Amino acid sequence: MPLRKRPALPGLDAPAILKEARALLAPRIADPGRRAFLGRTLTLGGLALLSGCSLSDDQHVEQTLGAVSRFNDRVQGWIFDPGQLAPTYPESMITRPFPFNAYYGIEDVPHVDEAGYRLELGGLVADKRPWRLHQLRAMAQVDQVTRHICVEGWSAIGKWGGVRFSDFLRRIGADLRAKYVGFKCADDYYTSIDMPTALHPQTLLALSYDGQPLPPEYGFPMKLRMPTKLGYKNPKHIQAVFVTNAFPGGYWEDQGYNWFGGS
Ligand SMILES: Nc1nc2c(c(=O)[nH]1)N[C@H]1C(S)=C(S)[C@@H](COP(=O)(O)O)O[C@H]1N2
Ligand SMILES: [Mo]
Repeated sequence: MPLRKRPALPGLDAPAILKEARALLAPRIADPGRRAFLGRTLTLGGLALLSGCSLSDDQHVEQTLGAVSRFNDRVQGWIFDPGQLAPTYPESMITRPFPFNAYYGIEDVPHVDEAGYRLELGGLVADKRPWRLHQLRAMAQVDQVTRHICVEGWSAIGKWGGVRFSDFLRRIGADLRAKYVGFKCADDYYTSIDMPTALHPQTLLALSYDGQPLPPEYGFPMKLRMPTKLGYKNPKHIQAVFVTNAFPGGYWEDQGYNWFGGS
C-alpha cells in the first residue's frame, strides 16, 4: 500500500491521477530537466488550477484529465512545425512482417470491394463528387519509408505509397483554412486531424504498401499515413473524408486518447 499522509480527497487515487496528468503533459516537454520539474511539482491543487476543474469526485477527475488533454492538444498544435520532416529509413530497415493492429482481430478485417468503392467527400469541400480508386492512382504518387508508432508499445518501419494528401485537398477545393479533416472508415473506426498536419508534405493518402496495392489488413482501399502522428491517428479503410470546423473526435480519442496524438 502506498503511504498517503493526508488524504485530502478521500476516494480518489491521487498518485494515479497525477501520473496520468503528467503522461498527458510530458510528451511535448522536450527538455528532460523541465519534464522532471513537472514530475516533482504537479500537485492535485495545481492540476485543478491548470484545468479549472475541481477534483471532488471521479467525474471531475475525468473532466480534469480531459481538460489537460485538450490543453496538450493546443500546445502540440501550437508547436507543430509544418516544415519539419519525420525521419525516413532505407528499405533494408523495413519490418517484416509488418504488424497488424485494429480494435478487433485480423479475422474480422473488412474486405472492401474495389468495383463498388467510392470515396465520399463532405463538409467544406467545393467539389463533393465521389472518387474512384483509378482516379487517385492517376494523380502524382510518392513513396515513403517511415516508422509507425503504436501507443500499445510497438513500433515498426514500413513503406507506403500514394497521393500527397495536400494535393488531394487542393484538387477537391477543400477549405484549407478550416480546422479539421475527419475520416470515416469501413469498419466503424473514425478519427480526425488538424489542418496543418493534413497539409504536411509527408501526409499521404496511401494506396500501396511495400510496392503492392494496400492489403486488406493494412487498410485497403486506402489509409491516411502520417509519420508525424501516432498509429491510432492513421485511419485504414477510409470511406469518407470531410472538412469541418466542428471538432469531430475519434474512436480512441473519444475514450480518452489524446486527440492531437503527435509522435
Ligand atoms: N479503420 C481502422 N483504422 C485504424 C485502426 C482500426 O482499428 N480501424 N487502428 C489504428 C491503430 S491503433 C493502429 S496501431 C494502426 C495499425 O495499422 P497496421 O495494421 O497497418 O499496423 O491502425 C490504426 N487505424
Ligand atoms: Mo495503435
